[in-house]
This record gives sequence, C-alpha cells and structure tokens, in this order.
Amino acid sequence: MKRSSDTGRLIATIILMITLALAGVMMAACKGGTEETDEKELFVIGFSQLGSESDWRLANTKSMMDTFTNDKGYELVIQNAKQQQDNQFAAIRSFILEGVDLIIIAPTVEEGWENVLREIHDAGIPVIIIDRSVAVWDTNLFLTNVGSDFLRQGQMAIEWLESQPVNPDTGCLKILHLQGTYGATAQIQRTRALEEGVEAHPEWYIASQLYGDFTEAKGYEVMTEYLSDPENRDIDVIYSENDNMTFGAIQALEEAGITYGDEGQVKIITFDATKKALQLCMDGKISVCVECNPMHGPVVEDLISRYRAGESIPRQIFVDETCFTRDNLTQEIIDGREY
Ligand code: GYE
Repeated sequence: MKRSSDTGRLIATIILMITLALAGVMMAACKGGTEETDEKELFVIGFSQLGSESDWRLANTKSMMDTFTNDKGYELVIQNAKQQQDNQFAAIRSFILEGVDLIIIAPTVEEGWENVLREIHDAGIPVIIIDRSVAVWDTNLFLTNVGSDFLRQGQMAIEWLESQPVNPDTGCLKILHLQGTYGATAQIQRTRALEEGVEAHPEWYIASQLYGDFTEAKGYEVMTEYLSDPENRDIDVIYSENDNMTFGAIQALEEAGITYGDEGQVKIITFDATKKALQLCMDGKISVCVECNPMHGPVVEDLISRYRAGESIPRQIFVDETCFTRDNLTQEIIDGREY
C-alpha cells in the first residue's frame, strides 16, 4: 500500500513539474513573441550624421532625434562621423548589416558616394540625403535630397553687399573669405556665389581665402594667424561661410584690436543665423545673417510617411530661408530661435 501511494505521489509530482515546465515555455514563447512584434513595429532608421562641428549641426541632430521617437514608431540609430567620410562609409555598412528599414545620410562632401550608395541599393534599403548633396551619376540611388539652396544663400549675401559703398579711401572692397569644409555643398555653393559676385564687380576683390572647416577653433586660428601680418589688417568685409567660424574670427579681430560692425572697420557676413549670431546682428556687430535652416526632422518624416504609403515624393526639397539684417530682425525672432 505504502509503495503504491508513494508511486502515485511521484507520478503526481512528475505531472506537476511537466505542467509547470510547459507553462514556463509557453510564457517565454509569448513574451518573446511580444518583444519580437514590438521590435518589428518600430521603423528602424540608420542616420549617418557627418559630425558635430557647429551649432547648426547640433540643432540638425536634435531635430532628427526629436522627430524620430519610439513613441511615433521609429528607432533612430545615429552615428557621428566626426567630419570623416570614411567613418560615414563604415556606419552605413553597419546599417546594411543590421538590416535597417531606411538610411539617412548627411554627407560630408559631395564626391565619392557612388559605391556605397550602390551597396545600399543592392541591399534594397531606401536612402534619403539631407543637408548637403552627393554628386552621383545615378540619381536613382537615393529617394530625395532635403536641404538648403546654398547658392541662393550666397546670392542673398551678395545682393546685400551690392548695396554697400566701397571704401572711400581705396575705392575698393577688400573681402576676406573664410571657407568651410572643402568639397561640401555648403562650401562649394557659398564660395561660388562670392566668386561670381567678385567677378561681376571690378571694385571688389578677395584678399585671401582661409580654411576654417566650419569650426570656431579653426576660424579663430586662421584669422589670428592672418591678422598677425600688419599688411593684412585693412580688410573691409569678412564673408564667413558659417556662424561658428564667424565667432572665432570675431575673437581674433577683438584680440587684434580691429573694429567691426555698423560703427567699425569690418562688415561681417555670416551663414546659419543661429540665435547668437542674430543677437550680434541686432546689436550692430554682424551686418548680415543668411539663414540656413537645420530643422529637417519634420520635413523628412513627412516624406518618409508618404514614401511608406506608396506615394511618389519630390526628388529635391529646399527648406525655407531668409536673409537677416538689422532692418528685418526683431527681438521676437531671436527669442523664438531654437538654435
Ligand atoms: O552652414 C554649417 C555646418 O552643411 C548647412 O554645415 C551645413 C553647414 C552649416 O557645419 O554650420
């Protein structure tokens, strides 16, 4: 009797253990299933951001992060290339391996993209280019390019310069040109606008072109070195291809004791129109701020939604931009500035 009741208890225990084990397996399976479904529901975007060289760039990255949130069904994977195209290639190849749903590229320079874009294309992943452009033969390698009309930006600056008198002592305008990253669309087109302007105005000339790589540190460094030669101090205009180089240049001017602004010797033209630059413009220190709009997130999101809905999307989108001087600037605009 005892033996048979022991056997019964043993069988009951085994059945209980099997039941518990099965329940455990089922729960794990369910849990795993849910996680998988959640992951699948998120639309994964690999974003190759070219760097963090300027305030503009930080605002651009933030706009993307604020837009492509998990709440809205996105997973945004950002890789910062630190201004190196090779780092962008590596990031993009990792996105391909991960099998992301879409890739966004803010390219450092225009050239050299054909191969990697083809690799993405062969992997069947759609691509959107933002900010600067890529120079490729086969423009079907990407869906669209969202960014600025950089030539128009430069032309707006030139139109303002045309309204300025020449230096009464020399009968000329001596322009110092601070250039951004060579080969970047923002550099190429802003430079082109200036060079075409100079070509069209015999009384204008470019004293020198200094390489500032779009950073404040480099802007300061090259300006300081340039101004250390007394022969270089008589400039009338600085045409600086972004605000951060301008801030560096302003520091160098101050240290060299050269005046600038409405009441000073040097008139400054700058690009981006960040809050800090606009305030300097309002205060009469910078003459022109050509706006470069970094808030690409919402525009890109709209395009992605349309693409996912099977709609056709335009091949090139230019964001809205204005040219600010003290005449059209208000404190309200400055205070409302997000970058
Ligand atoms: O003007 C500059 C940034 O490509 C629009 O890059 C961008 C430029 C911008 O570093 O500040």
